[in-house]
Amino acid sequence: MPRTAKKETATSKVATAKPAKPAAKKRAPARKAAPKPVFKTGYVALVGRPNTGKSTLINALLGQKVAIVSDKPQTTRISILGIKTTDKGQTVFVDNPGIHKPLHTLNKRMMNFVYSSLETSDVVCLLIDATEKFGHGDEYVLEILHRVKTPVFLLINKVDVVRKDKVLPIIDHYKDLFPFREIVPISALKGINLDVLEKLLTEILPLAPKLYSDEEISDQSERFLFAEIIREKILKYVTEELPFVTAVYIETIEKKEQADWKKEGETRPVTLIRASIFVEKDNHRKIVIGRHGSLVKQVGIEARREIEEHVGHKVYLDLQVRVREHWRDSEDVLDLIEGQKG
Ligand SMILES: Nc1nc2c(ncn2[C@@H]2O[C@H](COP(=O)(O)OP(=O)(O)OP(=O)(O)O)[C@@H](O)[C@H]2O)c(=O)[nH]1
Ligand SMILES: [Mg+2]
Repeated sequence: MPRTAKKETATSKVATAKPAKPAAKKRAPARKAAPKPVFKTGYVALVGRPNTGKSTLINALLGQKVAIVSDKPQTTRISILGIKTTDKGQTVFVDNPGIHKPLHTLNKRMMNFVYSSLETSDVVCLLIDATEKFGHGDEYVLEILHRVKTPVFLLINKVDVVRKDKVLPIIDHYKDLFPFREIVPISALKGINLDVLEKLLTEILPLAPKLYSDEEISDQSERFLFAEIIREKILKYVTEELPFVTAVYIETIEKKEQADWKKEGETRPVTLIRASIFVEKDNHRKIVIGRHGSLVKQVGIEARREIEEHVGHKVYLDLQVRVREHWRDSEDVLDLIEGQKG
């Protein structure tokens, strides 16, 4: 039976004192050994249909942005780690592409990320969107999860925008379809129930030492992050097939010192980034450029500001929109884009 919430159980399985042997001679009373700290470490795969809020959730859990978010489906294309280290453990969240039936080589690769994350994780969190009706896409997801041996949590996301009485029927429906270990209604956007979720996850993770150093937050390179930031701004402004046919490749990143016109004789750091936006056809290119270059210009302004916040100094961003026919089926272009992750 799945539980919708569970009280925190005592973590006192370790460090129980051994029965004392009779003492040979009288000694000062032994000091009670301090309980050994319990350290839980493991991988938590975030999976679900596109747009269910996996990337929003990983950012909320980490308290900072590691993954881009958009209201268009299939935003995440490559799995990203979000590493959370506390004095109690290290939870490595894995943000995955949305589960869908793949048509292009790009989509097959996206699904391969999901499969390998399902295989290597200690816990799987299936996110569903509480505002969406159950459909074929959800059946497809459950079919895939039935092959998984690891415990699966059901996270009913976006409960901030549904009436409370709508959640119970969703729980009833899902618990008959799959033996979920836990069912937790959450809002990744508003942070509802995330503390409950984290407690439940920590309980189930194995006792193990850290896998990553305390400073590591993610496994992605700065270069990949910049490409993703640019893509996020494009996704904000394009519709229809454009989100699916757009990719960003960072050609060069150059960091240098520039004369500081505010302080005579001094220099300041600047980063120069040249990036290509790939689309599949010339009419896509025209849309992304926009009237008199207005769309790509706006994308450039917003992406540059966010990258500047990240690096902490001035950034010059040069964006070129290029046609790469059928790039979604070109292993070479896909290797190039994936290779940026480092
Ligand atoms: N109201 C509400 N919206 C949410 C919540 N979580 C995510 N969203 C919105 O849902 C949309 C999709 O969010 P993402 O985090 O990009 O979803 P995803 O599952 O990573 O999507 P893919 O990468 O395409 O698989 C965005 O518009 C988010 O703002 C939530 O808890 N409440
Ligand atoms: Mg995502």
